[in-house]
Parts: sequence; C-alpha cells; structure tokens
Amino acid sequence: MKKRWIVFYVLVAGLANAAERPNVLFVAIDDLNDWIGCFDGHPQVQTPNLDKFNAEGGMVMYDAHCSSTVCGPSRSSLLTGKYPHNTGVYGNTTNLRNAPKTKDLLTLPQYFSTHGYHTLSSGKIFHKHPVPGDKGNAKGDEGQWAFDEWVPLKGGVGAISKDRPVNGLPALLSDKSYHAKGFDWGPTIGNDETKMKDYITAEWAAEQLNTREFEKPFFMAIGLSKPHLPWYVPQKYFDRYPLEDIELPKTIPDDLEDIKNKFGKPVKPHNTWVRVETAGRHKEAVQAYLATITFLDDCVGVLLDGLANSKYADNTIVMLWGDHGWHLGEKQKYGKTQLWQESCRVPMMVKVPGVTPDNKQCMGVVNLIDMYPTLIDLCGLPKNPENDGRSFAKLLQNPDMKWNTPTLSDYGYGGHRIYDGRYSYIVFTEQGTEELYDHKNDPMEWNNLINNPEYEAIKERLKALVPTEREPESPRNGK
Ligand SMILES: [Ca+2]
Ligand SMILES: [Ca+2]
Repeated sequence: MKKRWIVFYVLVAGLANAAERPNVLFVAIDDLNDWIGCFDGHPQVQTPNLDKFNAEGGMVMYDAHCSSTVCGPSRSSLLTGKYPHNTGVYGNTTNLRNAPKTKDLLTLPQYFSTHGYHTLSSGKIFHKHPVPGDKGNAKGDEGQWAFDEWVPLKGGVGAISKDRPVNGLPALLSDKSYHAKGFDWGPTIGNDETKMKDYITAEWAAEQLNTREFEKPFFMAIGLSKPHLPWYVPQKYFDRYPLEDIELPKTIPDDLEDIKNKFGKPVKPHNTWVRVETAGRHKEAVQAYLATITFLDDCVGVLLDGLANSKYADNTIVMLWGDHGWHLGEKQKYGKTQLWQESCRVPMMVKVPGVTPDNKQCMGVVNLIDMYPTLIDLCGLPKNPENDGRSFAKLLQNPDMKWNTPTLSDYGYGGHRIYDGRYSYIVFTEQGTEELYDHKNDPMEWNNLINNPEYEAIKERLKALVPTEREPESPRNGK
C-alpha cells in the first residue's frame, strides 16, 4: 500500500477521537477566474504562490464549476449545500437567513462547530447584506453568526485619485448601473501591498496558525476580496505586465449572432465591453485584472507559507476556491453572471496532506456545491442529508479515475447549465432559450450547436437532467 493511501485511511477512518480529526483551512477568493499559472487560463499571468501550492500537493481541480454565477447565491449555495433552484436564493439581495428554505439549515462552518470543531474566520466568506435598521451599509450581516470566532479586520488603501472612475473610462449615458463607476482600475496610494486589506487578512491567519494552541481541531475560513472590482492595487503589480505585451483572450466578432438571451431576444454586447471597445482599452483592462491577481497571489503566499511554517502543516486540509468565473472580453462582456464557461468554471485547489499528489491537475468534473459533503467526508463527520452535492473524496484519492457525472450551474429563476466535461447545455426555461457547445472542438463556445441535428441525442441526454421543479424567488432584503 502506498504511503498516501495509509495516510488517507487514517484521515477518514480512524477518527473515533474528535481531537484527532484534521483541521480545515477554507480559502475563498472573490471573482478570480481560471487565470492562474497551473490552470492554463492566461499565458502571461504570474501566480508563483498558487503554482507553488500546486507543486506541493495543492491539487488543481481543473474542471470545477460553480452552482451559481453570482457572488451571493454562489456562496449561499455552497455554504448551505443546496442549489438556488431548491432554495429560491437566486440573487445578491436575498439573504439566506430570511429565505424560508435556507434559514434553518446548518451552514458548513456551523456543521463543523456542531461536530467538535472550533470555527474561526476573517474576510468575506458569506455575501454581505444590510440589516434592517442599519444606516447605510455601516454594519451588516457578513455571516458572523456562523462562526465561533469572527474577526473583522480594518485596513485598505485608496486609489491615487478621488475621481471616479480612476481609469477615466467614459460611461455610457444609458448606463446607470454599478458598473458605470465600479468597473474601475488604477494604482493605490503608496505602492505598498502590506497595507491592503487582503494582505492584513492573510497575515492575521498566518499569525493564528503560528501562535495559537487550538484545543479542538479547527475550521478556519479566510476570505480574500480581490480580484473583485475595483482593480486598485499598488503600481508595482501593474509594472509586472507591460501594456504593449498584453495578450487578449481569443474572441470572434460575430460570436453573439447564434444565441439569444433569457428573454428570447438577440444578445447585445455588455455595457462594460462597449465602453472598453469604444475607448480601445482592452489591453489596459486585462493588464489591471492580471495585476490584481498577482497581488492576490502574494496574499495567498502569506497565508499558505504561514500554514507551511506552522505545526499544523501536516494535519490541515486546504480547500481554496473562487466563487464564480469572470469574462475579460469573451462573449463581448467584462463581468460575471450568465451560464457560459467563462462564468461557470472556477478555480478550485485541494490539498489533503499525504494524499493529493504534487504538480497534479485533476480532470474530474466537480462543483463548488460538492465541497460541503467532501469536507465532512474527509474529516470523518456524519453525512448531512440536506446536501445536494456529492463528495469527491474518492477522486482525491484517485485523481485519474473517471469522474464526469454531469454537473449543474444555476443562474436566476429558470436558468440552468448542464456540463459533463465535454458538452454544455444551457437553457432559460421561461422562454425556452437554449445553447449547446462541444468543448473538445470549441473551447471558447463560439459555435452554438443547438439546431444541429447531429447533436440531437446529446442535447436530449443533457436536457433530461435539467431540474423540473424550481423554488420561487425568496424575499429580497427589506421586502
Ligand atoms: Ca464574487
Ligand atoms: Ca457564437
């Protein structure tokens, strides 16, 4: 028996004594797509710390997908273990604590706390919601109720200019959305990453790991907020990516002509893309996202080096994930949402000490909603019958096994995508709008095959997996 099998057996089986259970470091990264060196997402991205993690047993889950392509419902879903279509938590303004189908569920950290773990957290794990009676967003519900110990940290540095947007990108007269000002980038004051909130959060986590004596196994949840907009990071990170050399994602000009939106109407280029296109500044936008990722990667390095240098290095499972993808010009869009590959595919990396191999990309199809049952499996906790996802603990033991059961991503009421590692089928049930892509021959999803009779059987196979029952939307905040 190989050494790693022995260790895994000890991890999952011989855990009668709760104190012997492995610790968990659960790391959330906001709005990071697959632009990480070891994910092959962008040829120029510099992520030495995430790549080092991969080289030291942090296995790349290469075909991981989100259960919803928006921050709030993605996080609510993976933390409750239930799909949006089963809970009615579809949008950023719905708090899972107010939704009839989620308010009584034990979230992932609560489940660990109930089963003998000490849970502690800093940074964004749950989506933040205003609380009725709070003025503005000064206080709010950030999921503090879900942890034994929840530590809000101060910090952060502003952009060099008070003008908005800092990037000077002209707005569209018709655009009154957040993106009119929030789609922004530029250097911060002082060129010092150590003053940034994510850096402070990572240092806090490293300090806990190196100074604390935990009496129980711990579940530590650390939320890093970049590369979420705005892309304000120290100038040094922009300097890492000379503008003239920037490579843009591959696109074709008529990509939107063979698809319809959820209302059954032609898909128009997104306002963010139109603004960048009109100003001729795609390279700047891509440079800013790359710069922000490299800053984020430095913060990940502080955190993971902190773990590696601590006495908890060999008995702590690390699960690192992004909450959904991000388009950088693909499908003429900058942003998230929708059900295309660039929105659905997420970074996920898992290290089970002594089990997951070094420098490995695992090709199994997994979903963020699978993390909850996987973690309780890895830690020897009883199954939670409320979990919609399925444990991929077996896949971590044997990363080359066949693991392509189709997975589901939801978007709003009636938006679903079924993906099996080769084909993706998208449907908006209210209008019956459909798309079908063959990722082997068309990784950028340029060619919608939905009306091609040769693919009828594949379409029907995937379509049969679309949920037939959907919860109505749960109350929005303050409604
Ligand atoms: Ca997000
Ligand atoms: Ca197309």
